[in-house]
Amino acid sequence: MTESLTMDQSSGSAAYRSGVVAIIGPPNAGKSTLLNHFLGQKIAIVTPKPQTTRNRILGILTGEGYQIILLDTPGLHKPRELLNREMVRIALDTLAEADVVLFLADATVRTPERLEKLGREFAVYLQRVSCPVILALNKIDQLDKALLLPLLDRYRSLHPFAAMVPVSALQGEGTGLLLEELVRLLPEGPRYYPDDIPTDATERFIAAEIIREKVFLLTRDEVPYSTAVLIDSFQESAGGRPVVIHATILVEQPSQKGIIIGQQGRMLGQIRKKAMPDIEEMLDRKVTLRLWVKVKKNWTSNEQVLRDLGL
Ligand SMILES: Nc1nc2c(ncn2[C@@H]2O[C@H](COP(=O)(O)OP(=O)(O)OP(=O)(O)O)[C@@H](O)[C@H]2O)c(=O)[nH]1
Ligand SMILES: [Mg+2]
Repeated sequence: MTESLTMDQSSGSAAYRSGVVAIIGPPNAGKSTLLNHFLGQKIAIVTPKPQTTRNRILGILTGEGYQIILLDTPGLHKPRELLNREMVRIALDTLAEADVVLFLADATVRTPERLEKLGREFAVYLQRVSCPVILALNKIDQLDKALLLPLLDRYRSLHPFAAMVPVSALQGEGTGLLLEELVRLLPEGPRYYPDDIPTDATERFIAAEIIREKVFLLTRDEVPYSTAVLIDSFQESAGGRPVVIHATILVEQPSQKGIIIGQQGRMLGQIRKKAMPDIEEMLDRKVTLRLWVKVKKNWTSNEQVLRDLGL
């Protein structure tokens, strides 16, 4: 890596590198887990369900001689609703901004049919990408190591990757090497952001995401996918008093409202109980959280609602 670094004439030290790394890949590959791992804190929500992330989430990783602007994106999938089309558009739009594309794939997905399908998807998604693409093969903590080399060979035949790095975003294995590869491929450039800011996401946005994460974790079938969270008010008060947050959970059907509220309000109570400590940790303040549930028919196809959700 050091040979490729040039000298910055003003300081006489190695040139500063910076740029945008777009993390893209199929749903559930571990993109948000990797973002959080690199940042050393939880910015993006993570659940075992696919299509968790809906927005582009920007993380800033500043290190010795480099600054990486990491863009976590919604998983690439075949969209049906307007919501899903917007999610895929957001992911694909980041490709145009990227200096390096980090394609994250799940190493435990390895049947010939699914690899074949992934190969076809690479061809579609990466055809217009002119910057280097690194493949990170994630979840190797769950993979028999003997299977890794044949799998890497298979991936090598799918696309001319600039590098291929097996990692575990969950346990941190291989991520140091991945970071080195990313920095090596970044252009020379300035530090765009102060080095103590991890994200440009607002506290309101992250609070809404934390509530949505709990809905994803606590409900099933179509319910999480019919749910969105809007922050109605976010009031900070002086004197160490709690931040008062009012939020509405949108659903598409009255039956889903019943599920989110639960018998005697038990489900809503659970969502609130699980979301509150995470929001308090993020804000480093006590929080009073009040939740409402509202039916908004077909909000997943409603442009205005999608704009309100930052899509
Ligand atoms: N065993 C293992 N699990 C992982 C690893 N990385 C992520 N996961 C799990 O995979 C699931 C999906 O992780 P996410 O980070 O939400 O995946 P994503 O790619 O952001 O998913 P979408 O936002 O839905 O596109 C979660 O249950 C994670 O805990 C890993 O390295 N090893
Ligand atoms: Mg995600």
